[in-house]
Amino acid sequence: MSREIIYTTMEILPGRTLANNLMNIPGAEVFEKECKKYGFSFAHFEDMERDPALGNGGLGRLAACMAESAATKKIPMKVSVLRFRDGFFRQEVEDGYQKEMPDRWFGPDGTYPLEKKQEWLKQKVTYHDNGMKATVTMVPYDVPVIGYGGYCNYIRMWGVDGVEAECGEGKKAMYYDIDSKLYPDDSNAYGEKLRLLQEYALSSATVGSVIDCCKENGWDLKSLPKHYCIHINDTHAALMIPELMRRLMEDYHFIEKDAWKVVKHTFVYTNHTILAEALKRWPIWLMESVIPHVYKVIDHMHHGFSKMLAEDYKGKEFETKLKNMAILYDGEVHMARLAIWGAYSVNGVAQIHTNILCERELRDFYEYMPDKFVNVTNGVTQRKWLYHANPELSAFLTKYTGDNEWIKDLSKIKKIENYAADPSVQKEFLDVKKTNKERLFELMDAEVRRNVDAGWMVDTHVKRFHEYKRQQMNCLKIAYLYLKLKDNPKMEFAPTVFLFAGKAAPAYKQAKCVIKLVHQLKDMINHDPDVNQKMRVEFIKDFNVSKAEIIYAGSDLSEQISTASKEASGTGNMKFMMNGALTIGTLDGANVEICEAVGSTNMYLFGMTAAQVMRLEANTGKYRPMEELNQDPYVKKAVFLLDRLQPKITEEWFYGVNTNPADRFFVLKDFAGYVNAFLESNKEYQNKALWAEKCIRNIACSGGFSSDRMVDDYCKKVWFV
Ligand code: 26Q
Repeated sequence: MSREIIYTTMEILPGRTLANNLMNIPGAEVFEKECKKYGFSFAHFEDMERDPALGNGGLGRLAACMAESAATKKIPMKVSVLRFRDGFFRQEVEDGYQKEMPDRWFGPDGTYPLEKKQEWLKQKVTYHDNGMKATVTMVPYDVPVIGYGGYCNYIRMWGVDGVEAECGEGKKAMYYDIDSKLYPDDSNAYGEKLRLLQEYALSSATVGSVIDCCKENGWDLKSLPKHYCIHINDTHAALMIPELMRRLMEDYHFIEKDAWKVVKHTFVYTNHTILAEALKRWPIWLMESVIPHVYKVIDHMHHGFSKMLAEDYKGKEFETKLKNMAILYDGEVHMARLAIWGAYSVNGVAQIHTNILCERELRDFYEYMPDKFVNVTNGVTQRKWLYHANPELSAFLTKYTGDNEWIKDLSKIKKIENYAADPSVQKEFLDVKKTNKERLFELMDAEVRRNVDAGWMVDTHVKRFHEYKRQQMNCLKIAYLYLKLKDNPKMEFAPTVFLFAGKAAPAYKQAKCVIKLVHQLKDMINHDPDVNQKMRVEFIKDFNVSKAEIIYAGSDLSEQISTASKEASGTGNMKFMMNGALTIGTLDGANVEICEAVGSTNMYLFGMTAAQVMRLEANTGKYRPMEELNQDPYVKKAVFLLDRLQPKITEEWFYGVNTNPADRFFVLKDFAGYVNAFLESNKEYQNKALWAEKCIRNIACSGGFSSDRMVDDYCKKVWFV
C-alpha cells in the first residue's frame, strides 16, 4: 500500500535549503566546478540565502530531518506548515540581555526565492466571531526538499491570501495576522486567540487539501487512509481530527460511524515533551466562540469517549479516569487527549521518554489502549549535519570506511572503529578538528578569538535556554572553576572556552536571567588576567541552523545535562556525536541510547537517574538544596558569587519560584557529580591519543542516530508504508 505522509507541524527549521538540495542531486559537482571556472565559490551562492527561522528548536529541526530522510528513502511526504512572515525572533544581545527583534526572512519582494505559489490549491477556512462569520483563504507555497539521489518532497507553507468577514475592519485585521509570526505572545487575550486561529488555519487547510487531492484522483473518501497518513507533530494541529470528522459528515454526508472509521485509520500523533505545562489545553469558551462548528464535534467525540469509559470503569475509578483522560475537563479542551483518542498510533521520541509517557504521564491511556503506544527514537540527517556541515570529517570518513556509502547508510560508519587506536589516524582526526575549531572561532568575538587557539578545549552548551536544560548549572561550574583556578594557579587544567548559544522564550524570565548571567561571567572572567589564559566564556547570539553546523563540527565536549526524565530526546546530542565531540551528560532522553551504543567509558555521565529524580519529586519536602552546599567550600563560594550576579537564580535554588519547590531541577543535587565529570573530561582531553580514540569510537557508533533509521522505524511501526 502506498500512502503519502502529510507531516503537519507548527514549526519547521530547514536551514538554508539551496545547498542541501544541490548536494543531494547526482551531478551537483558539475555545478560546483562551473562556479569555480567563473570565479565563484559554491559558498557564495549559499550565503545569498537566509535561514528560514520557522521554528524554535528540536521539534522544528526534526521535521526538516524527517522530510529530507523521507525523500532519500523515496517515501512521499509533504510537511504542512504555516508561512509565517516573521520567524520566531532574531536574537540580539544588549548589555548582556536578550532582545527580540522581528525576523524578516523573506527577500525584499516579500517572497522566499525557493518557494512556488500553488494558486489552484487554495483552501477556505471558516471562523466565527461571536456569531459573525469570517472566511480566510489560505494558499500554499511549496519548497522542494530533495533527498539524496534526487527524489523530491515538499514543505507546503500555507499563507493568508484573503479574508471575507461580516465583522468590522478592525476585527478583520486579526485574520490577516494569522500568518504574521510563530507563537505570538499569548499572555494577552489577542495573542491567545491568534494562536487558536493559527492552529485551526493549519489544521483546516491541511485537511481540506487532503480531501481535495482524493477527489482530484477520483478516490472514494472512504479510502482516504489508504492514500494518506496524516501525522500530528505535537498537538498544535490536533484540530485536524474533529475537522476531518466534520467535513466528512457535513460536506460529504458520511454517517458518524463511517466518518470515525476514516479518522481512526488516518491520524498518528507524536509527543515531544514531558513537561506538563507544554501539554496544551484551550479554554472551552474560547474555542466555542471562535470555531463553534469544530467545538461541536469535539464535544460529541468527548461524550462518545466518556460513554465508553463509563462502560469500563465504575464509581470512584470512573471519576479518576475522567479526570486523567477526558477530552473536556474542568472548562478546558485537552489537546493531547484529543490527539490520543483520534489517532491510531501515539509515540514518544526516545525509549526513556516513551516509557515515562506509558508509565506516568499517559498511564491511564496506556493501560486502556496499550497497542497504540510505540517508541520511535529521533535521528538527524547525516547529509546536513556531517556531509554538508563538516566536509573535512566527511573526507576522513570516506577515506577510512573505504567509500562514501555512509552518506546514504550511516551504519557503514562503524568501519572506522577499526582505526580508533591507530596513532596516525588519530592525528588525522585531530587535524580535522583543528580546522573546524578555527572555523568556529571565526563566529566568536574578536577579543576571544585573539586569545584562544585550537589547543583549547571547546566545551559547548547550545540549545534553547530552559531551566530543565540546566544552563545555570553550567554557569555554576564555570564560577566554581574560576574561583578554584584563582586560588590555585598551579592546578592542572587544560585551557577551555565555555561556549553557549540559544534563545529564551520572550516571556520566560528565569531563562533570560541565565543568558544575562552567561554574559556577566564572560565579562568577569575574560577580563581577569589571573585566569583568562586558562578559561574564556563566549555566547554566540542568534543561534540558527547555519551557525549550528559550524558549532557542532568545532566542539570537543557536548553538554547534555538536563535533569533526568525532562528531555524527551534531544537531537543536538546526536549531531555532536557524529561530529566527534564527547558527551558530558545525564541518563536522559536519547543520551541513554547513545550510552548503549558507544559505552559509558566513552562518555562522561553523572547525576541522578530518571527513577531517582521521580522518586525525589514524589517525596515533597525531602530534598533540602541548602544541605548540598556543605560538601565543598568552593561550591558555597561559587553559589555566593552567582547570588551576587543573578539573585533570581539562586533564589530559585533555595526558595523556589511561585509555588514550585526549591531547586526543582536539582542543580545543587547533581552539581558535585557534574564538576567531577567535567574535570575528568578536561584531564582526558590532555591525553590527545586517548581523546581522539574516544571521539572516533563515538563517530563509529552514531549510525543508529540517522534520521534514515528513524524514517524506517516510522514506516514499519507507525505509518505502515
Ligand atoms: C505549548 C503550549 C502552548 C503553546 C506552545 C507550546 C509548545 C511549543 C513548542 C510546546 C512544545 C514546543 C516544542 C517542543 C520541542 O521542541 N520539543 C523537543 O522536541 C525534540 C524533537 O523530538 C526533542 O528532541 C526534544 O527533547 C524536545 O524538547
